[in-house]
Amino acid sequence: MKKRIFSGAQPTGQLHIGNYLGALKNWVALQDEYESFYCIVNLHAITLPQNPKVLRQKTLDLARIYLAAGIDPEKSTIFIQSDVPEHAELTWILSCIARMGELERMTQYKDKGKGNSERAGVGLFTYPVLMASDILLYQTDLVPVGQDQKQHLELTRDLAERFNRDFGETFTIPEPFIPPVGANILSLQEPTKKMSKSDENANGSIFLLDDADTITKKIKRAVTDSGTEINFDDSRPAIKNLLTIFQLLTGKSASECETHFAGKGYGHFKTELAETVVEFLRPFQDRVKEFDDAALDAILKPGAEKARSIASDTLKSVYKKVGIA
Ligand code: AQP
Repeated sequence: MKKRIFSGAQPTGQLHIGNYLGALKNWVALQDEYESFYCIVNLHAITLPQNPKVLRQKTLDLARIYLAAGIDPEKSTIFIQSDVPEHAELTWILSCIARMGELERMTQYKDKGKGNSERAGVGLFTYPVLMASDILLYQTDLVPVGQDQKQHLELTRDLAERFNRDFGETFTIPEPFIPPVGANILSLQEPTKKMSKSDENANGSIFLLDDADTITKKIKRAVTDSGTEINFDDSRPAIKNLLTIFQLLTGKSASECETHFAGKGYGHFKTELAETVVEFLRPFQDRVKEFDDAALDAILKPGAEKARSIASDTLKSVYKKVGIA
């Protein structure tokens, strides 16, 4: 029996190269070795206000992005979260064992709720419980995510262990898979914070669907550090971040990248990086256009059916354990 993977992305904003390098790239690489479930987490998206018409469109667009990135529906199950109602049902059960204190410690809630509990939505607060349900429903062994999701995954493990202790062995305890390089791609404009879909400054992110001109302009405008060397130096996060993107897209080792740019200036480096990103994204952007709505339907519908068959077994067992069924 293959071990199992679950992961997902929110259909909010536009996917950026950080989402790709921190998560999607690894989903593709792991799908041969693991039985993989890749979800479009639209229930997570509505924890912040969304335009309903745009949300539906973005949900389908994200499915196209998964496919164009190389997730193969013959190998992996791709589905929309809301097509499997067990995600919301398990969230209620787990909400009853989660503690206010542990959710209050979640940094994403603090960041996105802006420390204003009077105005922050309850959904934003309970977001990590929904994420725990997503993962635990599939008896997941491994969860490939970026660094920003590490804390939520620790909470998932705590909730699973608590449930197993109080009600008897029910959930597999999942392990995180956080890549050693690329788990925290930083904003091109503010290299102290992560590249983010919800960043108001679009120049901070390279979106997967940006055109060549836009990518080149964003990279040329990217802030740099003092000094001239192009190397992986923790005290120079801007250059390290750009070089990390170059490393992951070219498959070169860190020392090969440093040797490649030895003696070259920032101008040369940025030009080559921009060309690398544009060339990398070109075939990806062509593939995105290949999937019409009918093609998506033919993948997402059976995907949801397969996901549901596993999720409903887990939920039945949970209901029995807590005395509901
Ligand atoms: N900057 C990043 N570097 C590496 N990985 C990242 N991820 C997100 N940002 C980076 C990983 O991408 C996956 C999908 O993310 P998500 O859709 O769940 O959104 P998020 O984690 O909340 O991050 P975003 O993209 O910045 O969106 P917003 O602005 O809406 O919060 C996850 O595995 C994530 O770790």
